[in-house]
Amino acid sequence: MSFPLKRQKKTITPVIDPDGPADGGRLIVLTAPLTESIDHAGYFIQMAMASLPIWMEGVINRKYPKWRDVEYNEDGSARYMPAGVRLVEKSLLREYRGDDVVACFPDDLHKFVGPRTRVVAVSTHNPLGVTFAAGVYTSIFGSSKMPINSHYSRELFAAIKANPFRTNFKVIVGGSGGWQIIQTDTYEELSIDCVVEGRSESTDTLELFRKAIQGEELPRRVEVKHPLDREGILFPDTRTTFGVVEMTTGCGRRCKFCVPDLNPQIDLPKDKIMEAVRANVRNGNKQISLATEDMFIWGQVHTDTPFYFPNREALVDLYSDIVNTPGVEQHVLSHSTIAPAVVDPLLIKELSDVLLPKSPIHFPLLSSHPEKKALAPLIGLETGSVKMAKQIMSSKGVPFSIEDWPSVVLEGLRVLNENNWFPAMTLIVGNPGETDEDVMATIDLIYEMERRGLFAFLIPSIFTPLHDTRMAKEMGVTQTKQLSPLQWQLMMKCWKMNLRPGQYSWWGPMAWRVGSLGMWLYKLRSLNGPNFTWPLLMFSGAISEKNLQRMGKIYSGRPMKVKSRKELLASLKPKDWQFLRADNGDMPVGYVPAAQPQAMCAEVGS
Ligand code: B12
Ligand code: SF4
Repeated sequence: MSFPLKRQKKTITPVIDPDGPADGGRLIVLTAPLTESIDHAGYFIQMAMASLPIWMEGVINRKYPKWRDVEYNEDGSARYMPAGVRLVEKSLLREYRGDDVVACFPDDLHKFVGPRTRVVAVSTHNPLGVTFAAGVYTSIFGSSKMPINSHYSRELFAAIKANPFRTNFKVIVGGSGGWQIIQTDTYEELSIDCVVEGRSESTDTLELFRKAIQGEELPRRVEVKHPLDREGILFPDTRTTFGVVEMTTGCGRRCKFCVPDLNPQIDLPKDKIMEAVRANVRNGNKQISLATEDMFIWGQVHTDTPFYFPNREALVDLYSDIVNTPGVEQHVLSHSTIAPAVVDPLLIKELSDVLLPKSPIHFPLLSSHPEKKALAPLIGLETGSVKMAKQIMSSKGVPFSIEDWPSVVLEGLRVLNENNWFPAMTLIVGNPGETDEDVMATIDLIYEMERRGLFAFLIPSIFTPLHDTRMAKEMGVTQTKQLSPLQWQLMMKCWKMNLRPGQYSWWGPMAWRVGSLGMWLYKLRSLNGPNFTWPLLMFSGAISEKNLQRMGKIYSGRPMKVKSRKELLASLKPKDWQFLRADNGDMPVGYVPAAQPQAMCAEVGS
């Protein structure tokens, strides 16, 4: 099957007919920023565009000259859109006719917005770049703080604002980044009538569209309810960006800074997931990614076993069926937690056997796979300080005590690395109340990873109080100039570790070049303040770490006392032993195998 391709040249401005499209346009037009819709080159391109400032767009253009190539349906609508747009579309199609609703790329709005249009609905992931990890790199890298993705999001809103029929329709924005509009009060500037927080499946969302179509005034902000059970969640039956299909909602570990954890913990039915996978393939997608906060809870939500003891059989069965679906050539993991790797190393091994052949990620110097393939889920490390971890994420490592968090991270990473999983791990720098001692504990952990030859791609970001979370009102660091020498050391050490040769072929060395001494002399010195100087010298390699330590310019790190897996298992409450799998070994003394294995996959997801 082949689909029409068209290159969208940034320089070409479409000729807009002042009378609008010949058919009067669609009643409801859905869209999303181009940079959030592209289904090109894997996840990293979107993550890079969320973090790099617009003046560095040339780096992306050079690396991915075809990133603006998008695919179309026969009628000019978008062949793929982010999963959020697809679900808004699906939700609306419960009430409106197919030819009333369309999802299109931003450059094609003029083809669908006309005198008949009453709603333009935009889904956004991160429109203003004020979320964690995204804002921090743009401010480190230069004077223009606008990330590439924000630039394109703003372009989209400007196009909507300038549309000749703007007074006829309402602009409704939703998606995980909608809160950024609310917090920055950019309604007028971006010409937005209403921001919806919550899911499109809600009847309140449909009610809002009804009002908009009748031309009624809309409230600025609407909060709609999240479905409480599996049946309430819809699935895409068309193609989604990166083949994203939801696997779970919510998480259950209750980290205080987390937004998705506020949603109910639901694992979605396997048959619906598989239908959505097949729909993607039917529409030309070759890649699939199951969206989740923690892939390991799937199959273990509301069973007799606590969710943090993964259901090995169910997970292996689900992922096997996905990667073995005819037409699925690539599969990418999204998010997970690390404690399950300590709980059930054989699960990781079995998943590796299933998933590695279809992984598009290669780490030639790290992977022991014959084709050097690797898996790279996103995992939260956040802090190496037990004191800080207790404060902000006391259940992050369950079933293990948060006192053992550094050991859980190191042991988990060992198991993952042994099975060719090299996760991207996020760290939060500048948590409210973070002391030098806390930062030193995190640096200790990073040095320990290095000593043990463990690899994760470490992504430090500055604490951002996220809307609605239990830390929403807390203040952290607001400018990179406020970072202490230790906080800078932590950030630059993470990046230095990431650049160990060969891990990333393009953006690693690129980041190195940007962070080099020349840049520092040119602008970073004044931008980031004097505390940045020695850590940057460490990062650039101009002076060796040993010498900088000897000179007292950077912190040298303390050796850590780490628990082995056996010791970690022995520290579990005896009532939890029944959920351990003896075939992993390291069982606590006195462990008696359970008579029945855990819930089997046959009971899950149907
Ligand atoms: C897959 C994913 C990605 C993928 C692909 C994204 C894509 N374009 O498709 C990749 C890896 C590229 C990615 C990147 C990033 N992501 Co992301 N991502 C996710 C993940 C796991 C799933 C998103 C998804 O598709 N969910 C399924 C769909 C159906 O849900 P949804 O989009 O929320 O849509 C529902 C509602 O929001 C609503 N809705 C959506 N749109 C609209 C529109 C209207 C008008 C209405 C009424 C309703 C509505 O209805 C839908 C359901 O019916 C989420 C976590 C999660 N579970 O949501 C994180 C998440 C959204 N990402 C997050 C972050 C931080 C990022 C990055 C900034 C990370 C980084 N530093 O690089 C970048 C930003 C990328 C960018 N382009 O700017 C955060 C968002 C934080 C925030 N904005 O406040 C989340 C919540 C993860 C987390 N645990 O913190 N991400
Ligand atoms: S483990 Fe991750 S998804 Fe779960 S609550 Fe903590 S931060 Fe949120």
